[in-house]
Amino acid sequence: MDNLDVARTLEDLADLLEIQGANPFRIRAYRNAVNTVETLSRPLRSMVAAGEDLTELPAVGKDIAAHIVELLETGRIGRMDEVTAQFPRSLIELTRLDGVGPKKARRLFDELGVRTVDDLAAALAQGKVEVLSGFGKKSAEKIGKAIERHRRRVGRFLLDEVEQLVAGVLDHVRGAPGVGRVEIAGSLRRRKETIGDVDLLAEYDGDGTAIVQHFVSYPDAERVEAAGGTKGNIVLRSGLSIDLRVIPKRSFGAALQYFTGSKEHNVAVRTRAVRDGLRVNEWGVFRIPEGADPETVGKEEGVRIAGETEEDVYHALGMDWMPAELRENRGEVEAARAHRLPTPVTLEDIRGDLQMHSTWSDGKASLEEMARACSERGYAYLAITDHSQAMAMVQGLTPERAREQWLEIDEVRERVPQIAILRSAEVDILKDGSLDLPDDILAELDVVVVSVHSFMDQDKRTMTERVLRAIRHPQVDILAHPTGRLLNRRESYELDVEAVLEAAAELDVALELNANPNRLDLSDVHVFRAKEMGVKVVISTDAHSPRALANMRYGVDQARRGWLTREDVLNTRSLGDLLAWLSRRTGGQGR
Ligand code: DGT
Ligand code: CA
Ligand code: CA
Ligand code: ZN
Repeated sequence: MDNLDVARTLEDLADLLEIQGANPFRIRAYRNAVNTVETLSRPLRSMVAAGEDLTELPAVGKDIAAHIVELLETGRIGRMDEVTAQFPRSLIELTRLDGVGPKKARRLFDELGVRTVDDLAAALAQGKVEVLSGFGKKSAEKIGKAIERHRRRVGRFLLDEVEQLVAGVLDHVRGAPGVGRVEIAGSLRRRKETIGDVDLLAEYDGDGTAIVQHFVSYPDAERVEAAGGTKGNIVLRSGLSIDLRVIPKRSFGAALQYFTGSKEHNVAVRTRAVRDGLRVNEWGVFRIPEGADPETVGKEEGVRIAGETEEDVYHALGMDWMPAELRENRGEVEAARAHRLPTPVTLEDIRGDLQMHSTWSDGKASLEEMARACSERGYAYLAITDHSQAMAMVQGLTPERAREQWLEIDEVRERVPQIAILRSAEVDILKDGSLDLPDDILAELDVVVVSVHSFMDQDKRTMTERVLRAIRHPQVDILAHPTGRLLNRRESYELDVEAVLEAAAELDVALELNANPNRLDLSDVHVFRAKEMGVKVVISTDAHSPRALANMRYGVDQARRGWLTREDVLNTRSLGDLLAWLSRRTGGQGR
């Protein structure tokens, strides 16, 4: 059981307590502890084994510490068993549906006996939900749609979760006797925003049984689905499924190419190869024997011309090697043949972060701590983008507090002179598309970031008009998290992204690619389109703590999937060039 399993269990407990109607402060305490556990760098298992006092961790009190110890030692939490005797754990899934929540889940259970998403779908179909007081026809429809979405996405994991879960498995496999290269393939290597399952390859010549046996002995495997001479599969407690294939050296590059995918990319590569009289599969690249039918020749028939490295495989097919992020059949096969692949932006190209929060709103660290953390990352600049006043529950900035913050920025600029701190704010786009701070404040900000946080259920026309009105405001520089989606949790609001991109290109307003792995908003497809239309993209973390600044790499990965180069990304520019762009409307006089 690793930290993520502990965090998930505590989170489930918090959700169940909320369904039960427990004291909100207690529930809050559990959620804070979940946060601590998720971001802990050391395994709790070894801390407990070493007899360390867990109450010394932030937000972990005596009760929760005891729960964690109990969980690690026995695999259960007594308190959890008490609650689940009353409310089935499957209700948690209901609370995660848009339009349900803990109170409604409780009522559906109490009044209709609904325990699972399937039960709920059945109750909806029988018209039982819409007649419950407090639900109604509209609410029932909304829940119906949420169920459809839920069914489409179940089983996919977020990139950051998968990375955490897979790190231990990789170490384990690398420790197998006699194993050579061990590589990640599949969607994880392509850095797709969500991952269905993990595909690992291990190089080994000869019978792979021992390697596979070692793999499936991974202590955190909940079950073993397959264990043969060339392939094994385990499923972790979290439900994440991991495939391992054992590959001989002569084929390793070909297998890496094949199992990296995407499937669509492979089809395009294979089609291209057949036209050249070549056959490419997970074993290598082969020249098809004269007169043979390419569809029926045996796996390793013909003359092998490549297979050991991925570079060789692409070169044998007359293509340049390409980063895995590009392999989605978006024209990369043709570009690789023509030696015209883009050079995707890298993390090292990033010079600053233009969205983050401090304790002035809902951030966890002070402005100075954020500035120092950005400086430690080697950045030349950062923008402090606390929320504006409409976000009252997180103390969004009023005009008065914005001015106060600027005084603090001036002080921190003196104490942390090695990095440029830009005055900014994440200004709410109000219901009608007007902005949540007055023009005189906006005029004094170095960079104006705007975004939608309310009335997300507007219809497409209304929402699109709202966003367009906002970005037409002459002070606006960046539209943040443009579609509002939360991966696995909330669909994007209804928005004509194409119309927004068109306007952004015309107005020279940049679109944010929010690097938070729960958002990754824009999607890779939208990023690709933004580039085609000449819209500038800013990759920002929206960090609420110094640690979250490290999420930049997820944003960069997504940008690479959208073919962005250094030139396409605004925050790869030097401070001088960025400032020049920011003053584009005032002719270089600054603000
Ligand atoms: P996922 O797991 O849904 O996040 O996505 P992938 O891309 O990792 O897909 P997966 O695990 O089914 O397969 C891994 C790779 O193996 C895939 O990207 C390409 C290759 N592959 C799997 N099945 C096929 C197939 O039927 N044809 C071809 N050409 N390639 C395949
Ligand atoms: Ca996969
Ligand atoms: Ca797979
Ligand atoms: Zn925001």
